[in-house]
Amino acid sequence: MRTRTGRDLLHRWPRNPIITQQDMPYRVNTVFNGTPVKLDDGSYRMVVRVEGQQGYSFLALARSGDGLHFEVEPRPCMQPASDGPFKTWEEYGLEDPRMTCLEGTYFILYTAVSRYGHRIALARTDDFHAFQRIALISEAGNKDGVLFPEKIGGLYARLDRPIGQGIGSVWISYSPDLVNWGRSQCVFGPRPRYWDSYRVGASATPIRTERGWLEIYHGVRMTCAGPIYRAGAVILDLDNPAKVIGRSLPPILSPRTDYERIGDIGNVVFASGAVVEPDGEIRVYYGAADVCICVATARLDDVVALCMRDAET
Ligand code: BMA
Repeated sequence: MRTRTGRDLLHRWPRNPIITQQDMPYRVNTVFNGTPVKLDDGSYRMVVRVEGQQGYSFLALARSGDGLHFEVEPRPCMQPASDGPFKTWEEYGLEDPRMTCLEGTYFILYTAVSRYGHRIALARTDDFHAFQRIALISEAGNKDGVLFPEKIGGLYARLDRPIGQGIGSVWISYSPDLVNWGRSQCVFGPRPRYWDSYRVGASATPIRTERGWLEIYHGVRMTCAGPIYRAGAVILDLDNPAKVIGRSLPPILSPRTDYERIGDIGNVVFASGAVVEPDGEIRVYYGAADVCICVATARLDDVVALCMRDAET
């Protein structure tokens, strides 16, 4: 499915976008920022962010046999909680899910939005029918949580994006039980002068490679016309992922097409998950202009090589 469009390392699928508002089985404003997994039977599931016509977001499940053609379930899979301990924190919606298969369970970290700000929340599903909330796992002011697919040093690990002193950097935290988190430290931040000079945030579930954990992240540059969201890549040490081994100097995907340039928020490619295929292709799923879901691919080795090349310059 490789097609060269533009000059980015990632190649867009020529039939992008793969899910739009018109593919939804009910009326919505937009559908974007979907997080995919590939199951053992070779089929795909993607939890997507849907912005309803009321204006707040919720989550829906899409299914696919090939990772390119998706069908969205007739009803949302997670709506803002109407009672219980999550109600206060989801009053303004559920945003930007990231899914990780860990010890046979699918865990979803999502952003719970309330009048008090953003918090990271954790939910799980075993069968993609029932979705159970587990806990709110950050205080307000944090988002972009992604869970590592295995324990590191005997502990669960996650990346997230607190904002301190107005600076949005990627941090790591550890947990013995997925609910209580600590040992937090900063992993990498924005780079002055670069395309990711304003903010960075974790995007995809980290992928184990021989060189380290590959993390696809989003980087933002602020301009006088507003922000530009691009995708980048970084390699983290396998045993100590707080240590950056390599980081791409250029982005691996930038907004160039009409569907990335024009939308509710223009000039946005917002990666939110990736699948590595048996032939070594990485498929990166991303929201475009906050209105639709797209996919772009590369050789996994090429993405890793870019990070390592730039580590050596
Ligand atoms: C981020 C998140 C994403 C969104 C992106 C671009 O802060 O809110 O959901 O896609 O901005 O607008």
